[in-house]
Amino acid sequence: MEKANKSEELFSRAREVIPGGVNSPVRAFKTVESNPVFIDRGEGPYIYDVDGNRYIDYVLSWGPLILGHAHPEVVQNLHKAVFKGTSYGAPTRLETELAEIIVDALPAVEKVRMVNSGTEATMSALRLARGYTGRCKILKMSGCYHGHNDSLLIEAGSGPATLGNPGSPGIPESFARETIVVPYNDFESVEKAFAVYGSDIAAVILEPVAANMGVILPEEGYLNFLRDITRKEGSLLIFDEVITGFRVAYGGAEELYGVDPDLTCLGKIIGGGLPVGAYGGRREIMDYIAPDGPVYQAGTLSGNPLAMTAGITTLKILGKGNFYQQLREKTDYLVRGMQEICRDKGIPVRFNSLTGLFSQFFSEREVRDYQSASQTDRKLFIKFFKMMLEKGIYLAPSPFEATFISQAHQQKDLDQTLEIYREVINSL
Ligand code: KE4
Repeated sequence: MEKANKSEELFSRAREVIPGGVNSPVRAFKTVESNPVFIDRGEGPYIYDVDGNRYIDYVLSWGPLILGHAHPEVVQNLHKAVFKGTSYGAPTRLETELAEIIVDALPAVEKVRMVNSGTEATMSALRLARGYTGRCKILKMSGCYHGHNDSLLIEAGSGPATLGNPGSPGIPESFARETIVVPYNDFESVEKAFAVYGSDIAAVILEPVAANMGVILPEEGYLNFLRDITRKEGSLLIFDEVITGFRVAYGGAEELYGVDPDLTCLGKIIGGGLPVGAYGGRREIMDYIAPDGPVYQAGTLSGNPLAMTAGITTLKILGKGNFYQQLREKTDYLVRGMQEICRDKGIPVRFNSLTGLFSQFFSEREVRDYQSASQTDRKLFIKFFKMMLEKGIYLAPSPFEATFISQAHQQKDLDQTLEIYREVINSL
């Protein structure tokens, strides 16, 4: 990085009026003992900070920008849409169009409700599950992150894990008591939880591919096991596909693993970079939502025309040709290259990867849950992160996040990344 004085200036100004100087904690770079760079613009796979430094971006706004920054078609369609106004608080054709694309892509989703964030999506899905089943308890997996609603900010991944406070003050004990937490990929603990609380568990919610303790794949049969036990016990199975939806496959993890949840939460990619979340599922469950059903959920800007336009444009591009095969090839190329470099240097590292996302763990052991993810060498990660940033590679400032790839990343970007990666690994 040439210089960072404008970022430094903006950061101290921001800290005067915004908690921590950021509008989402992980952006503060706290855990990597650095100050954040302030971004001026993005273009394709690149972001440019206010000091004019260019980075190859592997955060991509934490997943939404699967097409890269400022995709021409998204920009063009937004430009046209904005002249018609920005929000009406009334139904539009656009909302139905995006809902139809989602319903068409996800066989387990017959109806879908738009909201404005992943947090709203999971919060609403939980309330629906509790209302539909008449039960109170929720079962979640430690290390999964589902946004910051009270019932789920317990042993959560992503920011809470990064900052080392897997819960948060402000969540009443009475709320926390309704959430049962078990390790990811652990079959027995789920069986035990149902043995004790079965008839009171409204839902099991998980990331079908975890991406908030780093990327962790479900073990063989794990998702099917959860599908079977929830069906047997009369609980709902909720897949939080806010990250994996339209990323690991056009139909998300549920398509990839062939498991149909009762409810699916979406976000990020379906908004094409604008604020959109959604939750959907079987008709008889979704019809329980107001105004037709008794479970209330609402939102002033839900389904707003600009966000719908960006989402529709994005998903239409994803649905064409061999988009996911190309994304898979790019991901595999980068991961294989990194593995080779670490092997040459003799650095113990593990990679978990799928189409469009991966994580590397400075660890000798397989990483299959939050406990093993937490063992990875954090000091080494911080050194690695700082050197990569210095050399123009923008990674998530936490070992508990995923590395994302977009359609905009070209061969030259991947090769440049590997060149820099080799320099950094060789100097660790
Ligand atoms: P939002 O409320 O941040 O839109 O979505 C919450 C959420 C729900 N479910 C999953 C699987 C998620 O990953 C997220 C949010 N992801 C984090 C990063 N892993 C957002 C980054 C941030 O908190 O700033």
